[in-house]
Amino acid sequence: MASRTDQFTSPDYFLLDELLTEEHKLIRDSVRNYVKKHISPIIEDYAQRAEFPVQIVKELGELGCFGPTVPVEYGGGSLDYIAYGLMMQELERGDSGVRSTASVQGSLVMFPIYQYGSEEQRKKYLPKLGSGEWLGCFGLTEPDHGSDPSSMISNFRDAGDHVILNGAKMWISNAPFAQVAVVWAKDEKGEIHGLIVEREMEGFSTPTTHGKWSLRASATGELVFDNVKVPKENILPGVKGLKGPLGCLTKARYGIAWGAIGAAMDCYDTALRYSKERQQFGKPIGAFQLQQKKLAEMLTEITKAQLLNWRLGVLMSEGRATPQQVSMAKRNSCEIATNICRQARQMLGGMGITGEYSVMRHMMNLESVITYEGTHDIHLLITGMDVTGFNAFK
Ligand code: TGC
Ligand code: FAD
Repeated sequence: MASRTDQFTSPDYFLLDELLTEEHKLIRDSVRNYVKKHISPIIEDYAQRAEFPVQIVKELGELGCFGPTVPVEYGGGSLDYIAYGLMMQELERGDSGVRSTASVQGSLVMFPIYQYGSEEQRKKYLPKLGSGEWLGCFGLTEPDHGSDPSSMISNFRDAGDHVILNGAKMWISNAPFAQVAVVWAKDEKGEIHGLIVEREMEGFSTPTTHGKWSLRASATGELVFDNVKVPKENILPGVKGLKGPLGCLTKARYGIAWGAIGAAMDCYDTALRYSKERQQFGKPIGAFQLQQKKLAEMLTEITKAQLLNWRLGVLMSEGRATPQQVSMAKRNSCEIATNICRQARQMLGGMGITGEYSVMRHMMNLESVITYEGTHDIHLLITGMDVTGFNAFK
């Protein structure tokens, strides 16, 4: 397939750019330009071939997309959460799998090493991860424990200066290419800890997951631990219990709230342009009320979500956002983005199912995005519990 020109124009119906600083806009525009130049021309082909464009790891590192809120001295960008959100929005405008790579590296690998790691762990891993020299992955989900990670069975036992790790993780983004994995497993007392597992460790393997119809340009795999000897200095000392991995998920879910809107913005923009160009019954399809209704509703939902994300970003930067607010935003963005992509796909008629346009790829990708980092149901139950005080999970 020939490489394509990216004609994206960002919808900003309520002049939200005025809420951003000059630095925010510079960062947003540099990621947008990168996506236009280096992602949009190639991503459809990679997705069609179900291949991970491995070169983006270094590129995203150079662009500062890995761990933007982590301090500079540890390989991050010392930026605020609006800057981080804008980066995720722009990356996912290109492809959810590209944003996934950055979410996992920054929020699920660098963040726990920074937040819960020892000084030695921070110095050893964070600069390499921040620059994209190394890729990381995050192992929480298991074959029999997805929404309910507290029931995980992956475990380790004390063996002197090291521990012996056994178990398996499933559905792990970046796994087939990762040099390091942050893995959550139970000790002999049944308490959950984070361990940094390196690719070379004997008994550790990362089989690739094949046959996905979604997130095809992102590499997904398993993590298999067969009596892996992990040095004790690789255990994250600063946290135990499920709040360790869930704390990382709060950061990553925040990035998804922005990212999914990026995919929706791309689909809206594509459908708007198509509606002005495509003629049927002697006029552009955009002149028909039914198509205008779709576009008007898409833009309304995008604008509401942009405002919600911006406010959440302010609260995150001030350290006042709750995990429950993050759940609401992640859920809302995924829902409206999924609907918008479906509407856009219909507006493109037959062309909407082809790789000539990005909408079908976004639509398929969002089926993963609405599932991972907590399913749509789980986030609804988190809000339900927050407002009623009743736990409807169990
Ligand atoms: P529960 O008893 O509610 O909580 C256990 C402890 O954790 C604390 N906590 C949180 N802390 C920080 N952030 C959050 N979001 C938190 N949610 C809960 C909580 O206060 C408690 O602390 P403490 O001190 O009392 O111990 O736990 P539960 O077992 O009842 O489970 C609750 C539930 C269902 C909401 C949770 O387990 C959940 O969120 N399940 C969904 C699992 C999930 O999201 N998995 C994602 C896997 S990673 C992934 O998908 C990456 S995709 C990456 C990509 O490619 O972009
Ligand atoms: P299940 O938990 O089995 O859920 C099945 C259905 O039951 C869902 O509809 C769910 O909403 C519903 N359900 C479950 N519990 C309840 C309840 N209490 N009340 C009502 N309904 C309920 N995980 C990682 O650890 N690291 C990764 O990097 C990672 N990357 C991923 C990449 C992709 C492409 C995908 C698809 C998944 C990834 N995941 C990753 C796993 C993801 O987080 C899980 O798929 C997700 O948490 C759901 O778990 P599950 O698939 O086991 O579904």
